[in-house]
Amino acid sequence: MIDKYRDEVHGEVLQDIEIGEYGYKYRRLDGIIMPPYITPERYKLSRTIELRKGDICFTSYPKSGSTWLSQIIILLVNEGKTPEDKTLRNCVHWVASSWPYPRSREELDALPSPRIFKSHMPWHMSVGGDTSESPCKYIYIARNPKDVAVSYYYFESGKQWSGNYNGPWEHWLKWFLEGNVQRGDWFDHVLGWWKRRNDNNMLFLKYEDMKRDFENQLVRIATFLGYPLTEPVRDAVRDKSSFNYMKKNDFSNLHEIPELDSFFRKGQIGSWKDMFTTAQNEHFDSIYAERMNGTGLEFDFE
Ligand code: PPS
Repeated sequence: MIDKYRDEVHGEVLQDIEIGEYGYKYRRLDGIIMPPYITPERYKLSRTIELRKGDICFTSYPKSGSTWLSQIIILLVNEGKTPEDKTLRNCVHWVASSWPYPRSREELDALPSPRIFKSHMPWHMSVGGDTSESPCKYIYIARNPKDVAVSYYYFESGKQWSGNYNGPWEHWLKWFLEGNVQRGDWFDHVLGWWKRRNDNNMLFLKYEDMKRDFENQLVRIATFLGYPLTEPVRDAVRDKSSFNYMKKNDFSNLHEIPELDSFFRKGQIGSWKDMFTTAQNEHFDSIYAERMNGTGLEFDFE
């Protein structure tokens, strides 16, 4: 079992931790609100880590399907198998984070390729520095922001790392739209990566496409990464990355992190409908229309 998150241990420096409404806890890095376990020193390490050809970095705004994507990547690079005596979370390296699996530069340098890096950073704060000068490949996964907001609300409520945030849904939604939640403004985050979508070392995915059109999205991922998608590998990846498989299987269900016992919540498109009032939905839609106008990026909400 992984020790529970504690500021005294995992916050590393405590002076810059702020507490907002309803106890919401965070620190700012480069002006962006971050969880306390994303520490200044580790962030610096993540920016300066030397990436290699063959390394794979996957990134998302929180609650957008990045754990699902990481399972797919792990399976692809291991011919459809999950490594024995390991779990999903210790197969990926989250350099900016002190918890739950901290990594040192020495450890990372000693690891063989391909190394798989997780990140929830906006593009300008991404792991390894400027992605356009990096030898590795980046995959970004985005999800419709209504489902993200709901998933994130359940994830952050009552957690140590968010100061046991106990605000009501309407407060969370307001803060989400104002960019006051950890990792900042959803629109800036997603659009910052969207702008890079045509770079040679970049693949931009959408959660909803993965749900609706898994086989073709898997071909895109395998082709981009340069891993062969034989029929047995394709079948193994499809089966072992399904929501139900990941939720039950000890490799992927994050059972070693007690705080994440309800991580596999719904895994659906459209669960926002259980939370949004009509007025909240109309307000959200007007902001969404304004912020997304002219970007060419669209999402399915149901
Ligand atoms: S985190 O904590 O930010 O890294 O979360 P992240 O992994 O990015 O996103 C969590 C949401 O993804 C859902 N999920 C899945 N959906 C479909 N298929 C699979 N295999 C899968 N695995 C995880 C997870 O349930 C969270 O969404 P919600 O809506 O809360 O269920």
